[in-house]
Amino acid sequence: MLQIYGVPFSAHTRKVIVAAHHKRLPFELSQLVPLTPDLPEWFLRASPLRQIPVVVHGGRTIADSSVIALYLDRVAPERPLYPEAPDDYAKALFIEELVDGALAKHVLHGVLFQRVFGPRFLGLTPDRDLITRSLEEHIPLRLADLEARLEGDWFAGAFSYADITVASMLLNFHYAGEQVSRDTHPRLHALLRRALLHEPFATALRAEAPAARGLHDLDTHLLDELGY
Ligand SMILES: N[C@@H](CCC(=O)N[C@@H](CS)C(=O)NCC(=O)O)C(=O)O
Repeated sequence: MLQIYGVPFSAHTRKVIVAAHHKRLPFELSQLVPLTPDLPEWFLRASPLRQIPVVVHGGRTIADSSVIALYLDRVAPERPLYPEAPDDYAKALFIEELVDGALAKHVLHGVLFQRVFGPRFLGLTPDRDLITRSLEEHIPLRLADLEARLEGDWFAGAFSYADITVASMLLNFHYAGEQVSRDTHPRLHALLRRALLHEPFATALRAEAPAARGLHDLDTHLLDELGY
């Protein structure tokens, strides 16, 4: 059984939860909030950056949502997360890199942490300049790039981990009180809805929605719109 440590409304934990549903792997989610002070020793050894998710599977402890997905495709190759064709494989990996390596810090730290998690869990005052720079400079550049790279229904041929990564991050952008506009980003707007209604996401979101709403400070309009 796959053990996933994290929280369901974390963009990176959700990637792994959706991946497990996509692969139809049974899993158990154990709540682990990275901002709490007394994190267990085994977690800090596995995840020196103190980030979720971490999984435990077959006696192995593995951190990082990308590493976990590549590992899962090796140990459970049916219903792969990454495309087989070399071009699509490279495309999927690069989209994931654009999101996790560039967009993520502006959405998660620049906006969501400032508005919700910092004040809520650490009693911090939001850094308004950082929020403004994230929303006006950094995020628009990255969204424009993703918009230009989406040519069909999915980023790399069929539904893949690239789509899971993009949709998971954009859902958290909405949780932060923002939205991907249909006027400026019509393809991403449609992709987000297509992905979130796709079965592996739907299963994950039916379980996540009560927890997300229970936090009160998250903007859950997109979940409402999609009927979760
Ligand atoms: N590259 C990592 C990033 C994970 C990540 O940023 N996790 C966030 C939650 S979505 C986290 O643990 N943040 C707490 C922190 O950075 O202190 C992955 O893909 O798993």
